[in-house]
Amino acid sequence: MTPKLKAADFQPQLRRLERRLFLRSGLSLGALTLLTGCNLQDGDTVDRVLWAMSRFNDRVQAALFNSNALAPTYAASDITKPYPFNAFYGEDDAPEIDAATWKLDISGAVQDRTPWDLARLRALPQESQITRHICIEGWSAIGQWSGVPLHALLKQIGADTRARYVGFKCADRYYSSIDMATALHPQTVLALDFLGQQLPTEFGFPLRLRVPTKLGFKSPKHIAAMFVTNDYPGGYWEDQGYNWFSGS
Ligand SMILES: Nc1nc2c(c(=O)[nH]1)N[C@H]1C(S)=C(S)[C@@H](COP(=O)(O)O)O[C@H]1N2
Ligand SMILES: [Mo]
Repeated sequence: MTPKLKAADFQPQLRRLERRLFLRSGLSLGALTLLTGCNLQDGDTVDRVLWAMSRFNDRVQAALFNSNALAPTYAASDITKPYPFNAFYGEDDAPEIDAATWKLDISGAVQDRTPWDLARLRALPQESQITRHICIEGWSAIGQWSGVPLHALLKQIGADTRARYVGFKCADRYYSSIDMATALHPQTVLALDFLGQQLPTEFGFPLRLRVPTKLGFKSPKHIAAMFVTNDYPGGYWEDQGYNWFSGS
């Protein structure tokens, strides 16, 4: 996060912000003040403005999101080897989960809250994709994930698809959420397999989301619970200032 600064210190940053805002949306800083409720003249920190702007961007980006546009797909020969691990902890600390007792908890605006075990998830139609995972930290990698298209599971449980968000909670205390349009996107998959084998521990066993239309931190691993809601659920990185929409 940006440390707290005196007005003079953040003038260049403010000018960059204004330029970006104008180029993207034709808005002035005055309009930003109206839209976000941050008044820079009153000494609001750049941090707070960037935060508000990110939430504002979420709304603009959601309106522009084309739910039919597909992320690029690749050939098997393009798959990155070895495939990189990432989490907010080291690889050795990835949670060990017992496949026999694991269940996906379901809650929120759905008709059927029965938890799902792995056998039942595997009995649903499966979809395979070779797509690029793009991490905000500056690397990307191509992998192959297969599993249940999220729209198919949402249909099975009678989810209210007019609700705004689908949220996920993970076994390692990670959490994230996506908008309903992205949840229903044909390439958004609850992956059970990586490279044609059950997900290895470090890559999200037993269930992870794969959202090739979004940055990597929007693809939670080791999912324990899923919920459908109108209340903004945020996320582990989102709540630390990363842009929530984060389209790739
Ligand atoms: N449960 C959980 N999911 C997570 C994370 C995490 O720390 N915990 N990190 C995210 C980030 S920032 C990235 S880039 C990808 C990394 O996935 P990979 O290990 O399969 O490359 O997982 C995402 N999902
Ligand atoms: Mo990431």
